[in-house]
Amino acid sequence: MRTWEDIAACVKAGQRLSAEDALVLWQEAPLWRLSELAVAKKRAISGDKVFYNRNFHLEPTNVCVFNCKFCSFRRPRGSAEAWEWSMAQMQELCERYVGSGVTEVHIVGGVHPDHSLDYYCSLIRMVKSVLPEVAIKAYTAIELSYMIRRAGLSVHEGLQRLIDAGMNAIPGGGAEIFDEEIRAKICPDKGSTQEWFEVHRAAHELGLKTNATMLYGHIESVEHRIDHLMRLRELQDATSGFNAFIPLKYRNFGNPMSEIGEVAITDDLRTLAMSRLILDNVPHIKAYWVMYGKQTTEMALMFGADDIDGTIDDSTKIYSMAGAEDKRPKMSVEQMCEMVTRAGFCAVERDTHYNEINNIK
Ligand code: V47
Repeated sequence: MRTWEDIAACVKAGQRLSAEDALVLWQEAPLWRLSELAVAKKRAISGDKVFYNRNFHLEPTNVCVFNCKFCSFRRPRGSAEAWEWSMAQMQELCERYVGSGVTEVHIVGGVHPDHSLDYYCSLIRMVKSVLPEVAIKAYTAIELSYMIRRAGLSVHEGLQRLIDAGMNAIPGGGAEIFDEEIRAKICPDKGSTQEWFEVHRAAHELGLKTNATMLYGHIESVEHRIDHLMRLRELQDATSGFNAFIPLKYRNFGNPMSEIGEVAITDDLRTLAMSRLILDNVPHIKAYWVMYGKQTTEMALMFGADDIDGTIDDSTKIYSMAGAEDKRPKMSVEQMCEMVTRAGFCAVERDTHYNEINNIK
């Protein structure tokens, strides 16, 4: 077996990590060395830039047909804490952003039992009618698979309808952990790993860019994380359709897995760095500030992340309900630029497709 020093030297020379070598590096290399390697990889792709965007989320409902054990967001229908926004309410919300400079709306929610594919297309059309300039990054692969199957269409046909309605990209959610045994324990009734890949592959074939996530820090092992990253790398080799990878730290407040606790910040940083090193074909690694909190996000930039997500404007509840520090997550452009500058990088506004937006102030 090779030592971590040998493996680090190979990574530095541009060699691709095997699963075996990744495990040695992950478990044995000192954290500072992973920082050095991951930042070098990040700098080869995005130089000193760290990206942010101006965005908000639409979460139409927290009613969900699935019952994932890590989820703090879902409520049963009829519960006092369940919500189902009407189209008029969501339109009013979008109208608040007219002229605000927002470039992306991220739509994600529970998999509602009654919403049809037509409903999801109408929601996209409504957003586009109010905010014609924004890109719509909408619906996780699990929501998509469910709504498309319910409509009796093939994945390609269903996605094409949504694209025709104005969908521009797909977020990375619903990936959780791909290992089938762990998935069966943390989200037994949820759409499968195979379904997640089927949707992303089809999206890439239709020219749609997508993101990918990994929910880590619960009952999975490092081997499971490596397996997850390897499966993503394989699809990316075939399609080049992933824009960004987002490791999502399991937050333990208010869900049926709460007794598990949360992993240490060193685990977060190691996971970020190893994601950057294993996913040598994915251009962007996102440190989602809403989930990590602002302080860990600042550190994340020293471990290979080149994106912090966006302004959010207090529009998402998934993470505040799961115990994240910011109960009303919101950052101004100035705050994001200050965070990136403090970490020694250069803040650059981007759109959904990572085109740079030059704001001459
Ligand atoms: O799939 C749910 C995760 C995801 C918890 O693509 C939890 O740009 C931790 O995918 N602890 C949805 N994580 C959010 C998501 C996302 C977020 C930001 C940006 C993008 C993007 C995508 O949230 C779910 C699940 O993995 N999640 N509950 C929890 N307790």
